[in-house]
Amino acid sequence: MRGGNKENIVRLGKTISYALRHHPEEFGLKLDREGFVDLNILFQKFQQKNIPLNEEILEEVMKYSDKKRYEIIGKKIRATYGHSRVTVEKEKTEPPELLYHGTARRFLPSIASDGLKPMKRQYVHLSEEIETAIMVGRRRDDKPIILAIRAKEAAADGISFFYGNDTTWNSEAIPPKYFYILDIQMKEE
Ligand code: HQG
Repeated sequence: MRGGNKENIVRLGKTISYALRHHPEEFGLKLDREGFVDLNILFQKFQQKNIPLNEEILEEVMKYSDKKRYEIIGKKIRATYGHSRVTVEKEKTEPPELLYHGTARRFLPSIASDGLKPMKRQYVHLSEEIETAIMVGRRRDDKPIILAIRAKEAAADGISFFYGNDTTWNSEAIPPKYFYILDIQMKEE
């Protein structure tokens, strides 16, 4: 990218996520019910804060991103997942048999008694692949624990699941009876 580097681009990506997931009002943005905002308005509001952003720069952000964090439909953009204060209406989807969640070992007692909760976000975040769950868990613990969630069974019992992207699923809170700890330590050795 002209005049930039990877670090700046990653930082800009975090700012965009912050605006679209948590505090759009700090940028003068108003998201629609599904969490979308007009791309040109996003560019304009960022530029008003002296943060250069246009189509070309956004392309760089998405190219350097390790995940599909944004969804662009027509001339609108939204964060694919991760929302906190911003409530986003998503369409319920039938999940696969199993989904995975990587987390810190120290959270286990609380998770085992209360279940998986969205905590500060709008939804619980789950992964289709164990590898992704390990990556997510490693943000908090070198040796994370991986939970396998019987998603189809939970959905049949009325818990809502939402498709995020190829790797990320969202759901409502999940009671302990729908998950178990995967013994992945053995495989890693
Ligand atoms: C834990 C990042 C105690 C939960 C990631 C997790 C992901 C409990 C933490 C995405 C609990 C919440 C989401 C309970 C859940 N007691 N702890 N009852 N229930 N927890 O960040 O899933 O880079 O909100 O296990 O890669 O870690 O931002 O969720 O450890 O995709 O695009 O509470 O965010 O993506 O943490 O991560 P988070 P998460 P980005």
